[in-house]
Amino acid sequence: MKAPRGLPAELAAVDRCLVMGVVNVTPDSFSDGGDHFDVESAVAHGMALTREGADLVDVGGESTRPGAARVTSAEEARRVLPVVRELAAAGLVVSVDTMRSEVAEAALDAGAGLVNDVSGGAADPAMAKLVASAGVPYVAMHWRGHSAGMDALADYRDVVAEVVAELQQRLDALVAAGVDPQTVVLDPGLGFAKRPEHSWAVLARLDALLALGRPVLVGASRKGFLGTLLADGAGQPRPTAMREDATTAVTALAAAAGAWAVRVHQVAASADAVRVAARLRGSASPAGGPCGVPS
Ligand code: PMM
Repeated sequence: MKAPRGLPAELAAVDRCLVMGVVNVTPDSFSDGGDHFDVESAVAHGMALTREGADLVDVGGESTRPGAARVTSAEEARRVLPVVRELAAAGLVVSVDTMRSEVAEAALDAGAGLVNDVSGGAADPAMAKLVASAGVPYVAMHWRGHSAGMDALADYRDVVAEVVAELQQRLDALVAAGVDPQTVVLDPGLGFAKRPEHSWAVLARLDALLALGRPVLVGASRKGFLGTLLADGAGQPRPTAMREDATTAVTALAAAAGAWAVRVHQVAASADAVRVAARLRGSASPAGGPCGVPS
């Protein structure tokens, strides 16, 4: 099994796909914006996700839904830091979902153990240096530009080849800036500068991402490509709250394909699904690792 370097030992030893629970401290995220916008309810939500089986929680303070405007760094820090501090003090493994090195640095000081950067270091040139010196696991997602304009960037001739090549370029840039490649987790960025057919294409080829030699995180939870698939007879996308069963199906399939972790809003069903996938992988290939890059 392949886990990124720097992961707490209790998680590095887990022999299956991990479940990352989402704690969005935002008023405007696409599926749960405003649900946990004060510290108390965000902390309670993180604790509840952990009781449901989350292996780690991902705390974010800036919505990345298509078209979203940016918040200031100060506002982002104000939202996430108290939540990170309390959840880390309670013993949870906390990841901070941010594109800003100053927010990431403050969150690491507050007890976060991972950095999840949807821009893979492209939004803030100082991020690579921070991650290099901190030595923590770093999720680098495939990203082509900020949310306000990303739909216009969903232009591909061969989406799988281009996502793989662009992630390889990001990885090379991070390593050139001093980041230990063993700390890096890659993420295809489902729904980010991708139309539904693009998200399905990359999801169908996780093996091509895993061939880059790094663990892969998949964030499909409640996303628009699931809503489009499950549209009603009039072509109306399935509402976000009713995409949970499809999210669980993706969790099972991604885990069976060797994903290192899935990032989900509701944890319980995915926590079961990753165990089913691990059992299946163990039975299909007793000599191989149940999770990580193909053995
Ligand atoms: N998706 C969202 C936010 N952060 N991070 C990673 N690594 N991968 C993702 O796919 C991802 C992410 C958007 O979902 P949200 O607004 O519900 O958090």
